[in-house]
Amino acid sequence: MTITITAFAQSPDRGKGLARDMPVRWALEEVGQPYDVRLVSFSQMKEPAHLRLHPFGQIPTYEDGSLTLFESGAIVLHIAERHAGLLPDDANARSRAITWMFSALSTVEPTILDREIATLVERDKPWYEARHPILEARIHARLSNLSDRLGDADWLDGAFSAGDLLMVSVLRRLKGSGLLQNYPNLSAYVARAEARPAFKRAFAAQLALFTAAQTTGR
Ligand code: GTB
Repeated sequence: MTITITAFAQSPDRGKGLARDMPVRWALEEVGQPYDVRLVSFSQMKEPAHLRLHPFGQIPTYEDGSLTLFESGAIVLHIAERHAGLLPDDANARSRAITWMFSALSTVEPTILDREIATLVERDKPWYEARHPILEARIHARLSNLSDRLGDADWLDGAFSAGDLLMVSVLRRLKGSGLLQNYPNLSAYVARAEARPAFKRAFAAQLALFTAAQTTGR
């Protein structure tokens, strides 16, 4: 049974690999699992057939035989637990890697999303100019601590893990903001992860679908 994930039929990130199917693709590539992709439009995501897979009408979803999952973090954890390569064997090291997964999604990412959402929907509001530096300061606080912890190591805790995969996925959302440039070790960390063959395969796959959609006007 081939794994099937869902992704945007026309990704609003224009092929930059910032949508959340990207960490799932990347995890599957890291562990060498083939997968199919079912593309869904914004309207299809809200239809009953997709809502049965994802209660919030979003992508990504993951189907493998009788198992259906949603939430990119849970999907990456599922993949990492069932296949070698994304979590250490040692029980304590494994728990620490999972801690970094949670940290990426629940401690670092919210600060980045708050700024992104404010930039998208509050730019014309009277409070935007005052709020923007506050949102950026919250990101800097997280990046500064993360940068201190990473130091000159390649990865957050020993070998590359699902914790790094999710942390880098989160940090990539800062591309174009200029905020990551203040932390050379974090910029190098992201570049190191993006140089991994599995990342490149996942990135190329999502870009090819975006490019095809542009060409065919699908
Ligand atoms: N917590 C869930 C998870 O991690 O899986 C969040 C899933 C989610 O946010 N999905 C988004 C979605 O389906 C796509 S990835 N949105 C449609 C909807 O809610 O109706 C988020 C995303 C969207 C666009 C960009 N971009 O343009 O750069 C980046 C990320």
